[in-house]
Amino acid sequence: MADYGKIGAAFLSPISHTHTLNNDHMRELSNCSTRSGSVSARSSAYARSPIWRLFGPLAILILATSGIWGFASRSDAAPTPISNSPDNNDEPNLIGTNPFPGNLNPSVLETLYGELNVARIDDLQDTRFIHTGSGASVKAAARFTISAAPLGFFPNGTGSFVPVFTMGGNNYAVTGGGVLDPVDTGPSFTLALRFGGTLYNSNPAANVPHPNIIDHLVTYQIVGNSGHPNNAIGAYVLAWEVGGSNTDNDYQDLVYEISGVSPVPEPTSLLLLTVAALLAATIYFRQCRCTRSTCR
Ligand SMILES: [Ca+2]
Ligand SMILES: [Ca+2]
Ligand SMILES: [Ca+2]
Repeated sequence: MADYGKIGAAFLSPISHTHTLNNDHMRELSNCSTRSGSVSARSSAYARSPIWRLFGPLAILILATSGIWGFASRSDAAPTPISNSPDNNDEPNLIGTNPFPGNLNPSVLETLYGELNVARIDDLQDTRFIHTGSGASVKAAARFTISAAPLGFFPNGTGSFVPVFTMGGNNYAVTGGGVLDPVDTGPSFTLALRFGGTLYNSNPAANVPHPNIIDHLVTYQIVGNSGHPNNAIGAYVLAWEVGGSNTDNDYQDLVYEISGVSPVPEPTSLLLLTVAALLAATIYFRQCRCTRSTCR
């Protein structure tokens, strides 16, 4: 009789549940091992296990739904924290009221779009971007740091940095913009800033960690236009933190508005769960076929 191994034998082996194999069982196992060769006797025996029959579909369902849950629950993850702009340079917050005397108020998001008109994107979802049309455009929105930096992308999230444009001006008096062509970016891409010789990637895993922070981008979607009739509803606001060891986590150093794209999470986790569910389903249904009177 086949050796099911020591670990898990009590759970998977039909012997542990039926205790004996009668002649019909043996004939069927023999058929399975000698016909088409696609399903072994051991597979048939697994499939005949009442526990496998009961929990096999349940396991597949759990794997499949956990993939969906994992994708959906990303919106519930903790967002990257944003600090008040520090008590120097008189800068405004990205969002919320700055408490320090002399710093500008209201916030950058309130000034540009109205805080009630924007919705935070979870920081597990703004790592990568896909096109929602034939092309995407990006433009400067604000700068509250000592110098500008080229904004660009990594095609398909890999390879070499491709700069798109460098914003001019500072504070709210900024200029510049550019186009992101799917031919250049690939179907999905990561965004990046090259500031002071350092590349800051929208995917934190692609950044070189330093003591203060590894996620340099927070993203908001424009969802309304109350008090701001020119808001481009559906577009996204990209708010970057730069500065290396001088990082202050105020995330309004370089701010852009991008349209024609949608943020997406890195596909690794979802892909693995989907593959696991498909594999489990394949094994289960192949084994079920062999529990019938003939093996196919
Ligand atoms: Ca982020
Ligand atoms: Ca900063
Ligand atoms: Ca700043």
